[in-house]
Formats: sequence, structure tokens, C-alpha cells
Amino acid sequence: MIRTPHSNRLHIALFGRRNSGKSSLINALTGQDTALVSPLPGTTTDPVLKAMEVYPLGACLFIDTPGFDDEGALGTQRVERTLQMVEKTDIALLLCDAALPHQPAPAEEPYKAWKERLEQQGIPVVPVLNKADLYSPAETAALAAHIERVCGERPVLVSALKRTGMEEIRQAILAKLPADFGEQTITGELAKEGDLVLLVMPQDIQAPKGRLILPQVQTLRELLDKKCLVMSCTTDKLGDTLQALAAPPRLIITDSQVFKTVYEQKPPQSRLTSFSVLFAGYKGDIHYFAASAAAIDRLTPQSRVLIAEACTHAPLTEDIGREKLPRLLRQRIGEQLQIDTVAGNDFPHDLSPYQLIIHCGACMFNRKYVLSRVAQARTQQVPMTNYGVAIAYLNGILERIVY
Ligand SMILES: Nc1nc2c(ncn2[C@@H]2O[C@H](COP(=O)(O)OP(=O)(O)OP(=O)(O)O)[C@@H](O)[C@H]2O)c(=O)[nH]1
Ligand SMILES: [Mg+2]
Repeated sequence: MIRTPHSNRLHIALFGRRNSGKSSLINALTGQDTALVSPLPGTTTDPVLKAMEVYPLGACLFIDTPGFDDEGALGTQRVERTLQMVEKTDIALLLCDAALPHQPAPAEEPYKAWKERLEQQGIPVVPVLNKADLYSPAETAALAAHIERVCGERPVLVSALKRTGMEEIRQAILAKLPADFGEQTITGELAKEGDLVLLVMPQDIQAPKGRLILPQVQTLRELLDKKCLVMSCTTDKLGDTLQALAAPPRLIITDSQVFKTVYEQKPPQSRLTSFSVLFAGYKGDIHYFAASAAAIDRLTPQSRVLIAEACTHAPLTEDIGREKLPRLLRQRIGEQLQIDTVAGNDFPHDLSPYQLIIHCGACMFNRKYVLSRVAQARTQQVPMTNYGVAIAYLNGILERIVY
């Protein structure tokens, strides 16, 4: 874990018509030939991601997208890919290529609609006028004024070709960044300097060989940064570990699969939570997840449940999303309960067939993406919870844990 994972990077996506210079601008911003450039419209057919440290923005992930004006059967699929990227975008660069005053104006000005669409999803938008090198200063000013009329905001003037205006783009991104971006912590108020924190981390068949999984690594690092005293053990060594400690831990963070065992053994003074419950708050909306867990009680054998996983790993034996959770749910509700599973970027537009959605901890997704899914579920009035919260609820201990 030497590099910042993608999920923790500021996701900066470029949107615009085909040929507006999105790929050229990614290359200019990153100073590398990351994306393919050509005069042919429709060159970019799949989103291209490039992770980079950018002063003063920090760890960023640049996302190049196919033009949103693409047509035809394949074009429509490309636009769909672009729309998927919107769900993950923290900040958008909207490339506007306006016609010169003496040229016929394009039949349609999609920028206003696009800017509004992005802003409705809570995404700050930086309008950009690219290919400034093609115009005289007077023409550039006229174009910028035109875009300002359409978008309600003055664009940043750049030339991806000559690589001018890059500092202005960085400053514009910085100015639009939500003040609290990146401020979210995993353990929040639950752990502070000097607290003794015990991590219960069973290294079962699902644990990657020779490594710890991302939520464990990130939590451990955060606790060390907070100057907590961190102890860790596997489930079978929990009793020995508690005995070895001079005082009970202030907080115990456990893998949610062994929630019940840990709850039964924990000292009464120790507060208990799980990695996935913490990540539900870090990555999503813990309050919606907790409230939605009660929907489990309203399920009937005829209900339909959607399980959504972020990773697209080959299912393992005793896989939590594929085996453990379905088994727990069916034991409680009935064998006929219909459970659909989706993975990665697949997430249905129409959630109405489902009485409940259970999402994984989403360590591979950025916060924005999970919140987009929560917003979608809320709008369609479908309860959505996550693995850890559901397991805690099924074990009857959701009210007794902290988040
Ligand atoms: N003069 C000039 N040409 C540019 C500039 N930026 C891009 N171009 C040219 O515009 C054409 C399209 O550039 P791309 O970067 O491929 O455009 P795109 O928006 O990624 O296009 P699609 O992938 O097809 O959606 C290429 O011929 C580029 O060389 C610029 O700043 N100035
Ligand atoms: Mg392109």
C-alpha cells in the first residue's frame, strides 16, 4: 500500500463534445501521453483513468470520457459509460467549444444542460474554453463572453496543444473544491489520541495472501496518525489479547463477520464497532444504512433483495456477499427469497423491483460514488444498507454498537 488508492483520490472528470480536446487536456494536465488523441471525433471509446499527485490538489484521479454528443448504437453505449463516470465525479471540467462570432452557431448548446445536470448531482463544474491558440485575443474574448452567457460563468481559457492555462485550471479546481473535501475520517470521534484501540481481524480464506485488506490498512494508518495505541489480533486470540492488556480497550473494531463472538467476549467498558460500519459512515450514509436495516423485518419470502459488490473478484467459498449474507437472510425470511447480485459498475437504474439493497463496504469506490447510489435509492424510496450494518442488525446488536 505505497500509493494512495484510487478510492481516496479527488476524482476530476473531463466532459465535453467529441473532438473538443478532452484527451489532449488530460495529457496536458498530467504532462504525459495518457490518452489517445486524434482529429477523428469519437477517438475515446472508454473512460481512461490516470492517477497523479497534483500540487496543490494532492492525490488526484483524472478521468477522460467519450464525448457526450456521441451517436449511433455504439455511441449511445459510450454516452452511457460517460454517465457512469458522472456518478464518481468529485469535480468536473466542462470543455466548451463555441463557434466564432462570424461562424454559424452550433444548432444546440449542450453546456447549460450539462452544467445543470452535473450541479444537480452536487458536482462543482469548471467551464473551460480549449483551443485558445486558434483564436485572436478579440475572438477569444468574444467566445468567452458567449460561453459566459450560456453557462452563467466565465470559462478558464486554455490550449491543451500549447499547454497554456494549466495553472489557471488547477486554481479554478481548488477554488471550487468543497471546503470539507478529504476531511472525512474513518474513526471520527470514536478514537482520539492516547486511546487504546483493539482491531479484531480474522485472516480467513478471503484475506489476500500475505496482505491486509484495504479497510484494515486504512484504519490502522489513521489510528497511528491520531496517536492511538493500537493492538490487533485474530478472533481466536481475542480472549488472550484482552487478558494481556492492562486496561480494557476504549474501542474494539472488528471484522463484521465475527461481530457476535466479539460482542459476547468484550469487556463492558469497551465500545464496539466494525470496519464495515465505520466505512459505511466514511464512504456512505450510515444513518440511511442503519435506518434501512429495519427493512429486513419487512421482507417476505416473495421479496427481492439486491446485493451490490464493488469488487469484481471471483466468488470464494464462504464469500460474504454471495454466501453468508444470502444464507442469513434466507434462514430468517424463507428459502424462496430472491437475491440478485451485481458487481463493479453494474447497478440497475431502476431499483423499484427491490425491497432492500445491501451494499458492500465499497473500499474500492470513492465516497461520491456510494453517495450517488444512496441518492438514487432514496429518490426511488428503496431502503439501502450495507454488509456490516445488515449483519449487525441480523445479529440483533445494531443498537449496541457505535458509529
Ligand atoms: N489547435 C488546437 N488543437 C487542439 C487542442 N486540443 C486538442 N486539439 C486537437 O483537437 C483534436 C481532438 O482532440 P482530442 O483530445 O482527441 O479530443 P477529444 O475531446 O478527446 O475527442 P474524442 O475522444 O473524440 O471525444 C485533435 O486533433 C487535437 O490535436 C488545442 O488546444 N489547440
Ligand atoms: Mg478523447
